[in-house]
Amino acid sequence: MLTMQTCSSLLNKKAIFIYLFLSLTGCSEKTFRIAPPNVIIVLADDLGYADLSSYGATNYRTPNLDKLASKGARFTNFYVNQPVCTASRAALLTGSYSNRIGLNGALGPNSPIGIHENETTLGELFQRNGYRTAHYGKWHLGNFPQFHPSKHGFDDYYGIPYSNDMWPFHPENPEAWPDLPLYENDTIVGYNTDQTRFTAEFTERSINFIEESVRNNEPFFVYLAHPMPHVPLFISEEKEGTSGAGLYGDVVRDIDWSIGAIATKLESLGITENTLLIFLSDNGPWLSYGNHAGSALPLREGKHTVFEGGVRVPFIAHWPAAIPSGLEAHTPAMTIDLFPTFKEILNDHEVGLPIDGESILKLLTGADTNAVQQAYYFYFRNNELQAVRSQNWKLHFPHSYRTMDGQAPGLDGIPGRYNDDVASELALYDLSDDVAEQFNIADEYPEVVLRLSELANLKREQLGDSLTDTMGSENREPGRINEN
Ligand SMILES: [Ca+2]
Repeated sequence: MLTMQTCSSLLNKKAIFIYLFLSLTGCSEKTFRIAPPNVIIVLADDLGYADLSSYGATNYRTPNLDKLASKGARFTNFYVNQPVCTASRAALLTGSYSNRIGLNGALGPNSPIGIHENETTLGELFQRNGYRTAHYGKWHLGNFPQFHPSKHGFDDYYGIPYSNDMWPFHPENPEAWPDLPLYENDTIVGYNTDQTRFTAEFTERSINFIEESVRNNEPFFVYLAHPMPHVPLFISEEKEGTSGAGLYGDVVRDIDWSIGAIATKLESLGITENTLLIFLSDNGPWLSYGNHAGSALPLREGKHTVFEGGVRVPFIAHWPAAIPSGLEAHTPAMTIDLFPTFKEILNDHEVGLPIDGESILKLLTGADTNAVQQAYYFYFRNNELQAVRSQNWKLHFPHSYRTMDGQAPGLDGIPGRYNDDVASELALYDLSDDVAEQFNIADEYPEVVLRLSELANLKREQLGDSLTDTMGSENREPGRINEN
């Protein structure tokens, strides 16, 4: 499938050209051509940066994910835009900071908003390029019919419309939640269904879809968004105890099994070489759940904060036709960059609404290690620009956050109580030396504070910032149910 060509080669329509800089000094640029791959994105929910053995977990193993990482690319500075479900998924699927498209936080069952019909999702991008598309698992971009996956680019859907704890068995406020529906496309096929089967069922659906696509000789895009290991945790009886590290370990092992089952199927179908299989998490661990939460250590904090533990996630990409085995990428990148990366891979030049991502194809293939974006911006809560990262620097603007430091931990599915409203001052951290964000060196590097503050001001002009009462000029509205 892979043919080396010289610079002078001309592209044919559906090929991608990846420029290999073989020498830093000469003009020995060469290209190689690869047919657009099948694409599978497996997204875990609330899985921490340190929850895979290839990312630091020591109390259990994740052999299938580790193998994928060792034979593909392992990113160590990969970010989600926001440390919470809906916002994170909105950015992954559209290439926009979620506040650009009017989505923040985690939408509840009765939320009147969802993804706007004018936005383009990955599903729609792949569909318009001739792919069959499917989404299995957790959607969370709106619960009313106009927001469903079938209306936003997915030919097949089976899953839950929002989080698996938004149901009448919630440990704190069960009365707040209606029965949790399970959808097959636009039809509800059950309520409060057996969550011990979720990981297996969504994996089986994915595998069936892959087989069907191969039978039909059609390229495919599968977006498999496991609701686990978001609480409440569930594991099937036959897999209970397999990690030797309690229920949380078992549940992560089950996700590792899912990756293994998919990789094995790709192998047996003979399509491993040109299938891009990506694994990542939507945000960091939900630390108030104690032994039912993951870990991001040594990163600071977790979900619902913009410290590294909330927004830095494992990111593994396996694509033998284009990604060299064992690639380690330490350059910052973010979920918003995936949409333009796929556009480049697909040679898709359709112009849509403005988005924030940039293609990271060269990072992904090891052709270059330079950052594609000057900075990444971390918004949270109601459009608060809380932090910005550029190169090795991260600047936090004064904001409040919550922590479990000094609090009694949660236990067995019952959460502990956060200390809410802790003040974070203006703080500069050098992540190359202080990945745990412990030493505020803002006073020592005023020029860096100034540079990052100026970058932040440019983003505030675009997307606003409620911490500084700045209105953005480019924010778009979400979809609303009363529009139609
Ligand atoms: Ca999540």
